[in-house]
Amino acid sequence: PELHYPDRLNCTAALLDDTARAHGERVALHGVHGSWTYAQLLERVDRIAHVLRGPLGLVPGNRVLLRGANTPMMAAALLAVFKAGCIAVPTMPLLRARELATIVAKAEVNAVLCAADLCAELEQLPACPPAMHFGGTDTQLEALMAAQPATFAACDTAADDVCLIGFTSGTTGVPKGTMHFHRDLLAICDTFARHTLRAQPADLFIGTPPLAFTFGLGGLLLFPLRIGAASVLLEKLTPETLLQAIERHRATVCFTAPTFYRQMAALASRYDLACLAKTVSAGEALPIATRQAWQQATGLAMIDGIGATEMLHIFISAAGDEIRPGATGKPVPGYRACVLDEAGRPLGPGIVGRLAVKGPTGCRYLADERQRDYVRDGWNLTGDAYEMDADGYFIYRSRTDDMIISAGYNIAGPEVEDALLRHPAVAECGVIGRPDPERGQLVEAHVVLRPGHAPSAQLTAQLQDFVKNQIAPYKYPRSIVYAEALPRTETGKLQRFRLRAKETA
Ligand code: 3UK
Repeated sequence: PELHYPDRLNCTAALLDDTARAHGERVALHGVHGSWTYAQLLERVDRIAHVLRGPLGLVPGNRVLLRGANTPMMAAALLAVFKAGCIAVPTMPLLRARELATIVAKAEVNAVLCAADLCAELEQLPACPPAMHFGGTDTQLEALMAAQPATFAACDTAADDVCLIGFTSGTTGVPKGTMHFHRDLLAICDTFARHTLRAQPADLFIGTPPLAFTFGLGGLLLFPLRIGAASVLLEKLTPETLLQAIERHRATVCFTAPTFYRQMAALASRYDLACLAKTVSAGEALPIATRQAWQQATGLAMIDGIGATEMLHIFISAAGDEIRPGATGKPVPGYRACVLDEAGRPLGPGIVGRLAVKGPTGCRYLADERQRDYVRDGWNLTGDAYEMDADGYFIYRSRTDDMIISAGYNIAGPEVEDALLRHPAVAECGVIGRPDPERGQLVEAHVVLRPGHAPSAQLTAQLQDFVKNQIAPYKYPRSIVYAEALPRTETGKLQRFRLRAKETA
């Protein structure tokens, strides 16, 4: 698709104002404490924008750190920051003081809006602007809002003014800030959401990713608003409470990570999920075993999609008849993708290399020399090892850094994980390379068992044979470690570095 945006563009005005005027009575957001119509959302956004520009004394281009779980107020605060011409710096609810301090410093934050229940960590920071609280009884933001005018004229921003600094969850090293423009926030709606997901105004969105994670910002806020649909914003979800919420709200479009779908599939028979029409999995690789378990439990073909904070949202995916188990899909309309060798030359089908993508969104690190590693000749190198097949489908192998090299063989952990996950005793697993004097690295699986199964030497031998019968025998896990749970990020990603550390410790 050709994306044409006017030179002057404010993303909140584009996402909210027209729908609020034409269909003000339509519900935009459902929260635990009630639902907001488009008209109510617009009024709250406008009052917050006045607070930012008035009492808080901010000017366009100032950076506002936001901290809060997924609630309608958090959504309104984000939209207000964009509308006021300021730059939102959303932070994940589980971040601790030290991580927040890095973000405050790197993003040169001018003001802070923080949900009342999450302010403790921020109070420990020495050099942080005072936080204005919201979402509690008698919190400052709501008190100031009441005294502001009910309408705010959107700041006349340029389409390529920065409106968002998204921080990577940073499994290794210092978190990186990625800058995105007003037009980028619309571009993800007009590519993946419009052409792959194809959601409709009558759809009801739901899911787990935090609004502070661009997966959640897009899926649970920008996508629904772009088409005048509604979204359910809930905090502290578990697989059970998400299933309950889907059933109760009759949600139709769901966004979450593969582990969540895996756990939901095991419980799905207890719920009426006939309302669900589209389910999107992202954040890490979707094993074929999980895709099948989900399809069996719900009848739904999962929409897998790879996205990245650097790219803002999903850039390779497939839906409907285009889905091929085992492949992520094809470049989302508007994006191009290819697989490169170490020297940056394109590789043909069937060879594993480094994934490179180009499209309307892309990586702009905030003052970080790693920009040169991520973007080369306009192509974004996401750090993923991929292979293309003869039909142009992109098949995920592993993170480039996570490829296991054992006795001269390249082994992708996720392939071994997929084989293990098909065994009825296995609930979760993570496969890593452990340093080994003979083989360089040894394939090691960390396994969480399903209820009713217990670790034993016999089970280990069974699991090893089970893998050897499915994939090349040299890939089988020579070591199996049983665990109660696996280390994961707030965004559902397995922390392989922690599994590796556990081994050497
Ligand atoms: C991995 C996947 C295989 C991949 C994200 C959707 O995950 C998101 O952003 P992050 O910056 O991480 C990016 C990295 O995560 N990954 C994500 N999805 C998949 N690997 N299959 C997938 N479907 O390594 C990628 O480079 O945390 C996802 C939308 C917005 C996002 N920010």
